[in-house]
Amino acid sequence: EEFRERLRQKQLAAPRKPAATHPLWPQIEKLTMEQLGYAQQGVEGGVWQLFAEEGEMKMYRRELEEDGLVVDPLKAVHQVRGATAHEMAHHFWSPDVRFEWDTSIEQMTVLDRISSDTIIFLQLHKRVWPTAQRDALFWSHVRKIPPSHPANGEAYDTWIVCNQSTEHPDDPKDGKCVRVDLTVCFVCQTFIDPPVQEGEEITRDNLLTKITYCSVVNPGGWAPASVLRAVYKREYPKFLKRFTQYVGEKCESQPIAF
Ligand code: 6CM
Repeated sequence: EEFRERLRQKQLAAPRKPAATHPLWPQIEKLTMEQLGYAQQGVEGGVWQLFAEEGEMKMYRRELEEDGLVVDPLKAVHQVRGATAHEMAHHFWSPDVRFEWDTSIEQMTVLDRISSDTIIFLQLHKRVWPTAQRDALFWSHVRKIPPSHPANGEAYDTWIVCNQSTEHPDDPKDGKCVRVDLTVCFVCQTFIDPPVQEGEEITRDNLLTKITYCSVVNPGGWAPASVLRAVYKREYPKFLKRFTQYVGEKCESQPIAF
């Protein structure tokens, strides 16, 4: 309780400094741009193995083990209509709506607000039998990437959310869980499709958003490979389907946020 109250006071008093002045900033900047490049690479070349497909959604993984632990990199692509990249990224990043779509979490605490676009989260995940419960402490950064060559056919805009494990002085470190190590990126691009005539209003029917989701999660401690792979195979498609449906429905009746 005391811990929570201290945290609350700290959050209330937290100055909204630009992230650029924070010691984590060089890492955030570097990883975000690296992850953007990584997400934009295709899945051709034979290293990626398709493991789930439904409509426009395709999920690939690369089987990889480190010190006997499954760390399979995952890459998913999807296309959805009716919501913008900004709307998708905002809902993926915002702590206010996380429980509406992420069914893998049991608890979520905002440990720190570094700036208006960067938050440090502590999340307790649901236990996967027969392994110990996992938690994750990570920074989460959202940004808009300006178009480099604004030309025909190029995306109207691009947004990225990047999540990366970190450390924090307010980490309660109660040792009840095994800490996972994660690198996640969620990249979206809006296309105006079908295109509109000059002067014509863009409606939600003209919005097509292409999504790429990449993750590498090290479970941090013992977990049988077969159990982990089975959970991922079931949970990742469930997550992306549920998330995109949720944002679509939530935005339907609202003005378009570019
Ligand atoms: O990317 C996702 N969610 C973000 C916001 O919560 C964030 C979280 C990443 C968590 C990475 C997985 C940790 C492993 C925990 C064990 C799995 C629990 C599944 C239990 C279900 C009964 O980047 C979406 C994450 C979707 C995970 C499947």
